[in-house]
Amino acid sequence: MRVALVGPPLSGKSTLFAAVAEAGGTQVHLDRPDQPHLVVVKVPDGRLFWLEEKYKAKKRTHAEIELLDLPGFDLTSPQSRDRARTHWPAVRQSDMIVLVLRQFESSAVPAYRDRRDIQADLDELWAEMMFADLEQITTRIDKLEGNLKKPVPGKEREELTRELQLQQRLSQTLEAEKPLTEAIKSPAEEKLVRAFAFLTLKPLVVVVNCGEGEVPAQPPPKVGPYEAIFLSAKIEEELARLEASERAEFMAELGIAAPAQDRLVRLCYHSMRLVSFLTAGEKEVRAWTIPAGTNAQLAAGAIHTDLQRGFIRAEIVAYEDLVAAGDEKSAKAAGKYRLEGKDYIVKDGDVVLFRFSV
Ligand SMILES: Nc1nc2c(ncn2[C@@H]2O[C@H](COP(=O)(O)OP(=O)(O)OP(=O)(O)O)[C@@H](O)[C@H]2O)c(=O)[nH]1
Ligand SMILES: [Mg+2]
Repeated sequence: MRVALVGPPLSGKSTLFAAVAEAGGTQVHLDRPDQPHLVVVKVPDGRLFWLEEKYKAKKRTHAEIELLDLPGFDLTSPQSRDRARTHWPAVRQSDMIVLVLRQFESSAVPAYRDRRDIQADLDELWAEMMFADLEQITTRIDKLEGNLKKPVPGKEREELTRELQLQQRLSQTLEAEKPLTEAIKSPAEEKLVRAFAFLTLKPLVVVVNCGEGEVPAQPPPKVGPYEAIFLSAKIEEELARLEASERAEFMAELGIAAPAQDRLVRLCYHSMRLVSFLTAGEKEVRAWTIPAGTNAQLAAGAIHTDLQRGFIRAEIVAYEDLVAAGDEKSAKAAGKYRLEGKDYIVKDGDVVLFRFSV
């Protein structure tokens, strides 16, 4: 999964990016603010540490996400806007968007458009994303109309006409400032639309970058319709540089319950409706990411296609039950292990052993 950090100039995207990367032990070099940066981040999962110790595992493998830090979207001049727009393709190739909005005040860092207004910044970027989608749709409509002017066989003509009607509907929907989902009427249309990777259809969450000591104790869960977290990227970056023991102390002092890395990843998982199941053994303990609602057979496919193809049953214990029992043997004795068939919906924190034959 790839997550794109998007926002107005100097909102703190790269600072947040560095905080998350450094918390995971990766040093980043951000000497080219006009270039995108990419880092692979381990998904924090405390359960893996417990399993690692219990099973005396040789290896611990976390789930991973890719974080893409993009230059600020400066829409104040035609030139800067053209430059900003060259980054939309990279956002289209990402699975979701994290909008980093600036709340902090600083005389050293000029404020975008001389304002401190997260709603205005959000609205401006949203309008720009709608515009980019609309432009893509218009280009497609022109192409389809051009093709329909040529002699094409009946079946192909039918398909082109059907897509043209859909694209025209999408265009009208955006022009009416309505979400594209309203224009989609069937699974076939949804599939077609998905191929275009429209920006306004991507899951989107907000990070409000607050000043030091200005992170609200009881932040609202949303900004507009979007799930949001409030943090100070600068503090988080300083925390990420500390040794683990010092970090805990400072976090307690500052009233920070969880580091930015944990909160951001959790927010993204939630927004994308992803869950993790776990596998544990002497060789390796590992977390696997699947969409919520995935059945056991498809979940097996996340590990290997052979496991999916030759799926027989899944032996499952909930992580919490395993911890409560103390170990595998006691959990089995307490009847906490279940044998589930292919239609069982795998839950977050299920510790799974797949039985298969190929
Ligand atoms: N006071 C304060 N300064 C911050 C905070 N977050 C970032 N900054 C400063 O703001 C400046 C810009 O931060 P960046 O993280 O580079 O912002 P950006 O969004 O990546 O900027 P562009 O990529 O150029 O759009 C830097 O000097 C940071 O140190 C914060 O929470 N408080
Ligand atoms: Mg930056």
